[in-house]
Amino acid sequence: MPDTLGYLPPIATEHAAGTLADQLVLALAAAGITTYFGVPGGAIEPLFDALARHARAGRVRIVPTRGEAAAGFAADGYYRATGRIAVCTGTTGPGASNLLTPVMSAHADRIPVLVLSPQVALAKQGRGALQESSPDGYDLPAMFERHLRRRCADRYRVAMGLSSMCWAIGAAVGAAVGTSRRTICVTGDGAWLMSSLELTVAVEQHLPITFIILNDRGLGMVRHGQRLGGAESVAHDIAPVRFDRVAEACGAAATRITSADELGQIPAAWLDDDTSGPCVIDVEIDREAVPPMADRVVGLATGVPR
Ligand SMILES: Cc1ncc(C[n+]2csc(CCOP(=O)(O)OP(=O)(O)O)c2C)c(N)n1
Ligand SMILES: [Mg+2]
Repeated sequence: MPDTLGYLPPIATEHAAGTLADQLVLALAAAGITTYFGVPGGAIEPLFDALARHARAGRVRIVPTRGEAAAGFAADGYYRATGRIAVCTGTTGPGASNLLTPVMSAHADRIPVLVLSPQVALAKQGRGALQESSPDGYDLPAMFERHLRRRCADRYRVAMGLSSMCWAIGAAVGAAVGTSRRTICVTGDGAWLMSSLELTVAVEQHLPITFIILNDRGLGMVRHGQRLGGAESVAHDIAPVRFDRVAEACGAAATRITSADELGQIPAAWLDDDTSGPCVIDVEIDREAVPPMADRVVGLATGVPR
């Protein structure tokens, strides 16, 4: 077994001595780096796939955080408390940019953290692949075109360019500030957990926003992506949270929907009244229902290019 980081075993092709990610995890473990904080999904999935195997064998510990920034700060705090280096990780694009702040913070305080950040497949670089974070991915004409397309969509808006979790939450705040019109934000529970305390801003500013949480108690895109790609099932479950109660504690109106017939209990004003403040509708959805995942998203989630 290698015992220093300087020694990296030869790169294996698929599944012979494990994947490249397996070898990376083993090499890091041999160097005493065994704790991983991070958010799965997208291009980092091959690492989580390997981590699942090594966690099962008791070699590593995975702590899925609610956001990448928290993963970075966790690795920082882990080092300060133990003197041992931990890994923080996330996907390309929005995952990598969310890691920037903790990395800069650790750097400023000279705290070592190991950041594992993936990149989209070389063959796809510069071609506007989903969540690519190489400079070519952001070329201006493409951004301009996206901008135009977004402006054309009148009431329904998505940010497919980077597909960052939490965009809808912040964007709803901005839209409601800008229009004073009731704005409906449809978000996943994972994204809600990453950024939901922005709800307190909506309360303070008395913004007419209805946050609808599609609550499948997990990172559904990751869960189904892993299944569809035949990968390990890892790091996608989220312990149940009563989002209605959290919202009420923040001063917002809230309700929880657990079956189709309860939909009728949503006050009509919550969907069109411009004068009342924010409300939260926590909708329990079928966690087994496969979302309409486009081929390229499945490819990203599994690390298998399509
Ligand atoms: C900031 C950021 N981190 C990670 C990802 C990768 N990713 C894409 S979808 C997803 C799961 C989202 O979970 P949730 O918000 O609950 O929505 P669901 O897929 O369950 O509908 C993740 C982690 C991302 N898009 N953005
Ligand atoms: Mg979810």
